[in-house]
Amino acid sequence: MDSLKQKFAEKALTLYKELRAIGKEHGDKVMGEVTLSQITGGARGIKMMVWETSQLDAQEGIRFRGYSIPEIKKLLPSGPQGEPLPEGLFWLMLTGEIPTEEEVNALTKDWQSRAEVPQQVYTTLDSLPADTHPMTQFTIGIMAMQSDSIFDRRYAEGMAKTDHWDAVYEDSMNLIARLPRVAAYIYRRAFKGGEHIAPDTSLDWSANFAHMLGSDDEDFRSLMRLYLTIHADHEGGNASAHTVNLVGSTLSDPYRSFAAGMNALAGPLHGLANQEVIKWIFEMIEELGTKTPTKEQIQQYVQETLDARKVIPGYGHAVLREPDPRFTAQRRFAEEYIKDSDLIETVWKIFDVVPPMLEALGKVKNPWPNVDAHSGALLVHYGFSEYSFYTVLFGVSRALGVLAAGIWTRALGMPLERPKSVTSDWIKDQLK
Ligand code: FAM
Repeated sequence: MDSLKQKFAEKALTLYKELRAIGKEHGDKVMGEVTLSQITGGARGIKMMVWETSQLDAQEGIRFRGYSIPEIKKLLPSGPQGEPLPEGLFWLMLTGEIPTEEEVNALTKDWQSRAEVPQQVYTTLDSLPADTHPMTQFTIGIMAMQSDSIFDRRYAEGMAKTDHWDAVYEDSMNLIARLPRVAAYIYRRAFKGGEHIAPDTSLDWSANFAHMLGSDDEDFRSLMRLYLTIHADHEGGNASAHTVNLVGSTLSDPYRSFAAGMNALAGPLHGLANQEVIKWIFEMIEELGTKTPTKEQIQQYVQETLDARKVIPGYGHAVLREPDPRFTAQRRFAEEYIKDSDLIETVWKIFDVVPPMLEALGKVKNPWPNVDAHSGALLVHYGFSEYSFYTVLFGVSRALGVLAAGIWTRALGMPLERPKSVTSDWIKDQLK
């Protein structure tokens, strides 16, 4: 058993026993209540699942196993320019421990050894029109690998419940290893005439992904390490994570549950917002006829968008009530690596203009930027302006968090998820 799996198995057994004992003694302890506005308002804030890998605080933002993004940047093994390696974040999310350089290097090599993508995936993708949305291709590419599921095979062979986590671990590691190749294949067939680039197994997971997309620029490799780290997890209640958890709770294998989660991520109110942001900025620049709009011009365009009853993409969040630390981390990257970019200057001017305008509406609970408000401008700077691909990048990163959490869910023996629905008549009866 590899050292990561060994370390995980020990911790999982301990927590499994702890939770069982806690459940036996305190199962009836009330942990919160449900209000009518939560039932009719998207279940905001209802506590209903265990998610070990990260927790989101409305003010502070995301913490991965208790570590903030600045702490992650400081503590995790990093690339040559100091950006964290996502392999280290996966290790941390799975074990709760900061890995050593050697442990991260071993994980990079393990993923390289698992990265071969079966030919049927490429054949399936090649059967789709090249202009099929990249997220649709991504989900189909993931499902085309499902016949390789170890969990599915071993379940059919009568695998014991206590081994479910082991099979889910193997599927998850294989899937994470393969995703960059599937994603890069989609990018190259959609935007570069199908000129594919072979993997470079001397590189880490992020740098090799950048290489297969078409860039060996050191700064872009650093951006990819940061990008794939900060998008990896955002606790369990967001739509993509919760979907993976729900589908996985039926003992649908990681390929099926992750593909389901990617369909949730493809919604414009969720992961597709990263493409919507840059599309909106490009349309604004086009309409205003300048690449350096003034704050007054931006204000006017924001007002036009709001008057058209549309949302300002990249702003607001269902949980956060302060600027997203993932936005701040990207802004710091831009300040450190990028000089004189009109587009990035525009992103920062939008940050000055939008919050007070959203606040003035009186209905927006969080007027601040989220992770998507900055990401596209960074990618455009390094020559990746095909924004319909951006959510695929988000999805490759999100695999780290939701699949790590999925291994924990199976190891803790979590049951089929089954919340209660009510009818409007039932609600009216409660109010009598
Ligand atoms: N621009 C305009 N109106 C907004 C807004 C925004 N950025 N954010 C919220 N509102 C509106 C919202 O549409 C609702 O209006 P109605 O009552 O007329 O329907 C009102 O403010 C109350 O909404 P809320 O409670 O503040 O926000 P929600 O929790 O319902 O929704 C978001 C949260 C993220 C869906 C919402 O802020 C939004 O649509 N933002 C723009 C899309 C976006 O950036 N999504 C990406 C989120 C990101 F974190 C991710 O998942 N990648």
